[in-house]
Amino acid sequence: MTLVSLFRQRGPIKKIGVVGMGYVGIPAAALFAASPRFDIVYGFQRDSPSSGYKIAVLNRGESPIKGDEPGLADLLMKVVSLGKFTSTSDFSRIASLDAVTVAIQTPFQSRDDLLPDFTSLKEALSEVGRYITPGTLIVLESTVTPGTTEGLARGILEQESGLIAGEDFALAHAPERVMAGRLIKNIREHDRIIGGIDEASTRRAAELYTPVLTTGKIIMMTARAAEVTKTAENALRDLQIAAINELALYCEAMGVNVYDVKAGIDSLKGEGITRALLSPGAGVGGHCLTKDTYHLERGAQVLGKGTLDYPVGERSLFVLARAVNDFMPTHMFRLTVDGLNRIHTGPQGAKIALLGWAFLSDSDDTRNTPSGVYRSLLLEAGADVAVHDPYVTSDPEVTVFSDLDDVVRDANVIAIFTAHRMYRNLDPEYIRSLSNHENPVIIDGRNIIDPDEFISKGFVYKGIGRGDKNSHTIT
Ligand code: SAJ
Repeated sequence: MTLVSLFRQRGPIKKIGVVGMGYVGIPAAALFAASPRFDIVYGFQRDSPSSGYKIAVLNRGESPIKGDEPGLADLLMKVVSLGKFTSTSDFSRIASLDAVTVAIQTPFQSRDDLLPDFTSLKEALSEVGRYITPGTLIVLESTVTPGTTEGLARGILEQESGLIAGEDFALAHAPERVMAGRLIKNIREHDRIIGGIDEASTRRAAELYTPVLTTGKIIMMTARAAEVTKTAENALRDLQIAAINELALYCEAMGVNVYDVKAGIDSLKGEGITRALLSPGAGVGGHCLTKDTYHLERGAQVLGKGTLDYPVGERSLFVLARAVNDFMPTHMFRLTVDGLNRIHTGPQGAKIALLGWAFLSDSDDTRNTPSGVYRSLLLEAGADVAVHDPYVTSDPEVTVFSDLDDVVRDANVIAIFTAHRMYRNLDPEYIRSLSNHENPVIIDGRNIIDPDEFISKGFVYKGIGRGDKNSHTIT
C-alpha cells in the first residue's frame, strides 16, 4: 500500500501532536487546536526538572512563556476550556495521532568544531518513533543542519518504528520562523516553507499547516532545500549585519560617520539596486543568528564533501561574518580603553556601568548576549563592572540591577550595549553628576544618544562607526 493510499484510508488530518512545549511548540499547538479543521492537539513535554512544570501550567490554560506574547494566553485558555488541547508527558498517545510536529531546540556544543548538539532532538525522535503508526506524518520544525531530516531524523524514526519513511509514514521539515513577542502573528503571517522527503510527504505537511495560515502562503520544496532555506536566511541576515559592522570599523579608522555613509548608500533606490544596509552595533546575540550559520556551514561541508567548489584557502564568507560580529564587543572594549586613556587612566580599577544585558532592545532575552563578552574583557583588565537592564530581572551569570542611578553612580565609564527605549533619553547633566567625574566616558554601542549633547557636558564620547566624533576635543 502506498503512502497516498494510507492517507486516503486514514482520511484528513484530525489528531495532532506537538513535541516540545517551548516558544515554538506552544503557539503552534495552540493554533492547531484553535482550527476547526482539527479535533484534538496533544502538547508533549518531557517531565524534566527544568521544564516538566509547563505541563500543569498549560493544562490550566496558561502560558509558561515569559514576556508579552499578544494573543497567546487567550488562545491557550480557549482551546484548553474547549478540551481541544492537552499537554502530557505520555508519548504513547502518539499512536492515535495523524500528525506529529517536533520543535526541540538544536544548540551547538562548541562553535569551533561545528558540532551541533542534537541530544534532545534525538531523544524526542526516539520517543516519537516508538509510537508512530502507518500513515502518520512527522514534521521537524527545529532549525537543523541540512541533511538532518533525510539522515539522522529518518534513521531514528525508522529504527524505532520498524516502518519505512516515504512508504509507511510521511516525513517533512517545516522550519519555524517565529520571533519572541510576535509568536502567534509570525506563524499566521510568515510564508511557511514546507519540505518533504518526497512529494506525498510535502503535500500531507501542506495539509497540516494551511489551516493555521492567514496571510502566509505555503512554499513547497524538498526537505534539504527547506533546511538550507532556514539556515541561510539567518546566515544572510548575520552577513548583512557583519557588512555594516565592518563598514563602521572602517569609518572609525578613516574619521567618517558611518551613518552619513549609510544614508548616502541608502539613497540608491530602485528595483534590485538597493543595498539594504542594516545597523552597526555592539554585537550580535540571540540563538538564531549566532548558530544557524554553523548549521549551514556544516551542511555544505558534510553533504558537499568532495564536490563543494570554493576559492582555495579562503574562509567561508558566512563564517567570517560571524567573526566580525563576534568581534564587536571586543571593539567596544577597545573604545572603552581608548576613552579612559584620553583622561590619562585605564581599565584597572575603573568602575564601568554596563547598560543593557538583553541581546535585543526592549526584551528580556539574554541568550548569547554580546554584553557578556565585554564584561569578561573588563573584569580581566581589572575593572569593576555593574550591569543594568530594565527588563532582565535575573541571570545565572551576573547580578543585573534595575536601578540605573545605582549603576551609574561613581562610574568612570557608561557603556550602552542594548538599545532599550529608556536609554534613548539619558540626561547628560544628570548622568555626569551621578558619575561624580569631571569627564566620564560614554560608549554608544547602538547609536542612540546625541554625541554633541554629551561632549558639550564634558563627556569623553566614543561611538560605533562615529569616526567623525571619536577624537573630539574634551570640554
Ligand atoms: N542586530 C544588529 N544590527 C541589526 C539587526 C540586529 O546588530 O541591524 C543584532 C541585534 O542587536 C541582536 C542580534 O543582531 O543582538 C539578533 O537580532 P535579530 O533582530 O536578528 O533577532 P533574532 O536573533 O531574534 O532573529 C530572529 C530570527 N528569526 C528566526 O530565526 C525565526 C531572524 O530570522 C529574523 O530575521 C529576526 O528574528 C527578525 O527579523 O525579527
